[in-house]
Amino acid sequence: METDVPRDHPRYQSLLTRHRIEEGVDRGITSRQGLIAEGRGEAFDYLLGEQTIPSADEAERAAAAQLLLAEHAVLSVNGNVAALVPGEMVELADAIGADLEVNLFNRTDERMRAIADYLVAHGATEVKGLAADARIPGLSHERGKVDADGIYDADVVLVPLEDGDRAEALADLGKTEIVVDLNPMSRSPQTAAIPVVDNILRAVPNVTAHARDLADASREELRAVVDAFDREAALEAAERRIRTGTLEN
Ligand code: PTJ
Repeated sequence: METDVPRDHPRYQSLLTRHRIEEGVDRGITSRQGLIAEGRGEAFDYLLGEQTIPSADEAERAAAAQLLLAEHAVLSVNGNVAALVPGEMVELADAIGADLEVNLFNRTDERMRAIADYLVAHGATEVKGLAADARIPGLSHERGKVDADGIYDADVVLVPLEDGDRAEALADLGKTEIVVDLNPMSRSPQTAAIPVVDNILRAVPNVTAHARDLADASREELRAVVDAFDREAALEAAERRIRTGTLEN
């Protein structure tokens, strides 16, 4: 299906994204609500200029440093993330030694299994989330299910395209949260220690590239990268870009 889109089409990336999300729904990976989330994301991406703005690149470097510093990092995968960047998530998990855990807003056993299988087909050796033997306090039964040796145990969690409620509940559990979301005004990036305002398609490979670049850095150097990142300034820069089209500070 992806080959139907000519590479020189001016909206190649956007059309490719739509195809992947549609295919995700057909495969039983992505929820129908995921189609709506995709449309919302696209509108913000259009206003960001469909590019990784400098503040997002800084956030992606800080995210890489924070993931490398983690005792136990977990990358959370939902139906949109699985459809859009399955191989890239596996690569990032390998680059930083993190676990992958399927964690769904609209949880069904079928979708959990389909996503885990899809990640394995893209090179994952282990996918957490199916045990569901721990709970995130403050969320309803299905939405609060996590693995005791996965997200529940993690000190750093990457939660892309997350709903605000769950992002807040995870932060309340004391996790250092890295959020990827194209809307800087949404509650999840507002809650995150490191908000990455960028398309997941660009963000994940760029975090991996930064992690490879920082692979030999000392803990002090990694800490310095995290400390130098200013979350408020990054959120403001993204909002300014969206509202005014300018990139200057
Ligand atoms: O698979 P599930 O059941 O876990 O459900 C996943 C969705 C995404 C449907 C669920 O978490 C949801 O409803 O999320 P929201 O509240 O629509 O929030 C999704 C956020 O992701 C919005 O702020 C979008 O702007 C943003 N977004 C959408 N597509 C992208 C994106 N951010 C980064 N990259 C994208 N490609």
